[in-house]
Amino acid sequence: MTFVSKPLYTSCVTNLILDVDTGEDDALAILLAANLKLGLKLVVTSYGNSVVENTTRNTVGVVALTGLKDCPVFKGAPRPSHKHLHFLDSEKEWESAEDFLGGDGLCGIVLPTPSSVPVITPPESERVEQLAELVKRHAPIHYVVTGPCTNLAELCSYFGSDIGKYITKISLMGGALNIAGNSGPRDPRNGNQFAEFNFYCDPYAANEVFKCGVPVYIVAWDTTFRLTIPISKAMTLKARDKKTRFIRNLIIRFFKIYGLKHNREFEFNDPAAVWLPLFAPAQFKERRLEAITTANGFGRLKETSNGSPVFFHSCKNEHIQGIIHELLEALHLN
Ligand SMILES: [Ca+2]
Repeated sequence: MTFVSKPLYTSCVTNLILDVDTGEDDALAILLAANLKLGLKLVVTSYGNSVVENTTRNTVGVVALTGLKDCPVFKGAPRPSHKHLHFLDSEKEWESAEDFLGGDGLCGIVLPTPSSVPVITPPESERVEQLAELVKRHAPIHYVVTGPCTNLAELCSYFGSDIGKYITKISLMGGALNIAGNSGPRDPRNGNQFAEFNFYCDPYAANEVFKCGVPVYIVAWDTTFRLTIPISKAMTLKARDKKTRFIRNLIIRFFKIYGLKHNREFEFNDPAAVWLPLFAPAQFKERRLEAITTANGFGRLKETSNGSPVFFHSCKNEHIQGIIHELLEALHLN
């Protein structure tokens, strides 16, 4: 593949923390990080695709599948940083995500949650401090968020201007800038949804992260809505072992409970947010962005001269099949 530059990534440079709302494609992001030996030290959970109790249980099951030793799961934020439209209506939103993801976020697949994976469930009053201590312990950290940004925004607030001592790179899956989104209110003029789900959950948190001073790499819905495979491709995926059988089952189950009914292909949103900033950094361009927190367009990304400088992924359609190929390779499915 010549379409991307592939710098040699050495896990000794930084350790990786994943912040997830597992969630089918969060599961793929965790497995991809483990396969690529990216130095995954901790997986933090969040509300999002389901309530945090469910996303934590799912995450423990997926971390157990990776076979990683010493990679605890930390039960994170149960709700957004601010009360807002989504939060007030959150149970309905979770129900709608449940329609998409099968009730528990994993298309109805129940994974064993063995005691070999340590689970940290801090009291709410100590949650941020305990997470900050773990970040310090594993610094320098590349922190990747594939759910709402709430946990990371809390860390930004906790560390203040010192955050760069501990977190040296941030990658986010989220946002819709130049295309219609997949969440939130619809534009009455054309019926399109304004926002992407992760940033819609907590756009306030996204803005806190954008301005924290650490380089932020955004893989938005503008890219990932194109990173899809149809069921015909899913049926050809190789499943050689426990991990790849799980992924294949997950993708097939997605088509059975949602994709075929709604004419949707399987999206590789979250694994792209792990892979692209590391292996295709040349495809990111600096933009000044903010997430909209006013009612009109709530959760949508906007380019503005007052926005924070971030690195935003954009690529031509001709690159898309190559990226999908690389993701399938990294997941050992080709
Ligand atoms: Ca997710």
